[in-house]
Amino acid sequence: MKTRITELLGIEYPVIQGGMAWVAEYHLAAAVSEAGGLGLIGAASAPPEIVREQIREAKKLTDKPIGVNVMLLNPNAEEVAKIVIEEGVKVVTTGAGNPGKYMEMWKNAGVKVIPVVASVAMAKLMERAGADAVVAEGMESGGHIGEATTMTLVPQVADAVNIPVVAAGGIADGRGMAAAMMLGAEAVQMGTIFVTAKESIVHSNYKQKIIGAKDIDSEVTGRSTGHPVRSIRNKMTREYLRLEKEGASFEELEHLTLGSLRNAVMDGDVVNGTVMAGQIAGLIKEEKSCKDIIESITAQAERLLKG
Ligand code: TUI
Repeated sequence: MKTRITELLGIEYPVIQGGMAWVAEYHLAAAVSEAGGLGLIGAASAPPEIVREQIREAKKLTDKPIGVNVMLLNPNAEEVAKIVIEEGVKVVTTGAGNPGKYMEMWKNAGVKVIPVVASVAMAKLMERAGADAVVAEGMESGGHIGEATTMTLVPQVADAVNIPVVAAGGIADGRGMAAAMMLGAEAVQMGTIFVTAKESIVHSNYKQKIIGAKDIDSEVTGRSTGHPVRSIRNKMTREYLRLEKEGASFEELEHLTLGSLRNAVMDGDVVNGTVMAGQIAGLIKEEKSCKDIIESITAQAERLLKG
């Protein structure tokens, strides 16, 4: 399946792995890239030197291109932005903000820049700023989300920009991928299904929470703080939503989720932890290798798009 995205990135399949905090570390990124997609290291809020180490470790495992996701709410984002260049990373995606101030630096260094956007306005702004492509991410996604759904966002972004569009949010099989391509996307970015991949280092409790989830088992917390986050419903989300309803302060809410994603991913605390995952979790039934995931999804999508 050749598209402008496979050409741009020099990858075999138009599949990008989400840059998920704590989850997108070098084993997963290298496995996705080795399987012919684009693996990403999620810098999230990691100390910049850890990101450098992660890039180096990934390169030991694969000669194929890997990217880094720069999370723009991170106070260290600027340092991470520079490390990406120093380490010779060729592709950057960004999330949770406007990467405008790093664009010139990255473009001058020959880095391909693919911002994740949640609106048409942001997509247009990114194209004008020199982005090579955009990821249009719908609110079906796990983690930090916007307001528009993938079904409505992707075709509107595809009409608004000339650069290639990658669809994200709610995709975990060939039907979703084919649908995204029909909406005008030239690749998909998937997160939740890669959390459950064999090569993913997340705690088995976290994987089981996704595999056991039904269609309506996720919840969006944090709307009152301006940072809505989708995760699987548990004791933490119930408590968070109760506090939000009562008009709790930002500090109280922060306290509830401090370190909670790490605790879920690393220690398997899926009761008080934050189990970020998208609405498509209900479709995911088993743990598979990255190679199986990518090959089965793209093969199914190709069959559907041809038929
Ligand atoms: O970034 C994500 N997903 C994330 S980041 C993250 S870490 C986090 N944890 C707790 C609270 C907040 C963040 C977990 N999941 N996806 C990409 C994405 N970007 N979705 C939406 C956006 C976005 C939102 C606003 C992109 C640009 C934007 O622009 C606003 C502006 O004008 O700056």
